[in-house]
Amino acid sequence: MKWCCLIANSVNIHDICIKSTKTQNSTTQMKTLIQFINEMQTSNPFATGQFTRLLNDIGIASKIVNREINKAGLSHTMGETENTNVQGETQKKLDVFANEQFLNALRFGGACAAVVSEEEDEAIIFDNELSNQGRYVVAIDPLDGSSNIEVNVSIGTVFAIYKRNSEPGKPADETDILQVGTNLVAAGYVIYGSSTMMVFSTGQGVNGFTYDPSVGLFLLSHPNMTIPDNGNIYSINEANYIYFADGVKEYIKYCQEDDKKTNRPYTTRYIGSLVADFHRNLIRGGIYIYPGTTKQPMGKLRLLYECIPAAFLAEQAGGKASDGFKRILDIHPYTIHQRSPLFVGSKKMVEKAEYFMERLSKNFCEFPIKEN
Ligand code: AHM
Ligand code: MG
Repeated sequence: MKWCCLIANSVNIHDICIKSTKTQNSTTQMKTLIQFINEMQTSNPFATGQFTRLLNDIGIASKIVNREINKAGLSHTMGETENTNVQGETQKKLDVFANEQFLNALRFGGACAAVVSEEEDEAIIFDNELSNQGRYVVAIDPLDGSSNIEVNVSIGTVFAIYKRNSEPGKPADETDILQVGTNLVAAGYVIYGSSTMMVFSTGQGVNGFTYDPSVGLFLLSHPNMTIPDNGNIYSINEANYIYFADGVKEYIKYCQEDDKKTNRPYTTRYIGSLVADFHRNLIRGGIYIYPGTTKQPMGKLRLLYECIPAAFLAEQAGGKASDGFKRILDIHPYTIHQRSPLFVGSKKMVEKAEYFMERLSKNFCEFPIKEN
């Protein structure tokens, strides 16, 4: 189906109130994503409708990406391209496809003036009449965890939305793109898992919408998501153990100790897709850590389109996110593909990990280190 048809479809069918979940005893009336964001818009007398359009555009692109992921094994979209991105990683065909879908949706939506994407070396400033009126900029990892595509493991899209600083009417500039996380107006992810879900926050809690492919709609399935204060899952790539700071090593040891009172030893779960690991921990309680290492002092994950959105969602769900010492949302980005260590999840677990970092690894990583 052509992209423009999908837009047309989505506008019409999204207005329908769906009675989609029929269990033996009940019919649950579920709110669609568009109904939900329209309601948000209605409650804000200053809303221009641009934000609603923006989220809708992200939703539409994610449906196209979802369709392609679901048939990846059957089509020619699996495998690598000959290109590497600015991080030196080989791009998968689906990385490139997803990037194009989100960029197209945002370029022609009229709400977004610029995009930072993991797959693009530079920020994309949409310098056209329509986009120059856009009041928002978006940072996005179009397909996170893409090394998992071939083996049919959950992957995701992560996005962060900022209001631009410069006046609409002109192309966006650097002040719009390099904003601190506390300026975020919304962030979210789409998880392409055993079901496809969009989880996002506009700063008033976190809500999850499950995609119903039979009607082509995201439906509010997880209202007001909160992360347990404590949990017993820790997610970290332990193969890097020898390169970890002592604080991280000690925290891992703490997780593995036997102590009935605190429900230890905890359990390890590491998928290797930030979105999937984060999503599980959000629901069950847990901590995800991608720390700095002696080889990569700033870790692997990118601040603008991985750490900041995850941190925003964690905080909005009642959890916590830091680089081991300070709040992720307070870190000022100086470059678009900047990396940061990430400790995110249940509040008490992140605090415990920070305790070990503070005590044992205060000088492990001096900030800010200028590296790519
Ligand atoms: P990507 O954006 O290139 O997919 O890399 C980010 C991913 C995260 O989703 C995941 O948690 C992490 O990299 C896994 O890295 P590692 O294989 O080093 O554990
Ligand atoms: Mg990524």
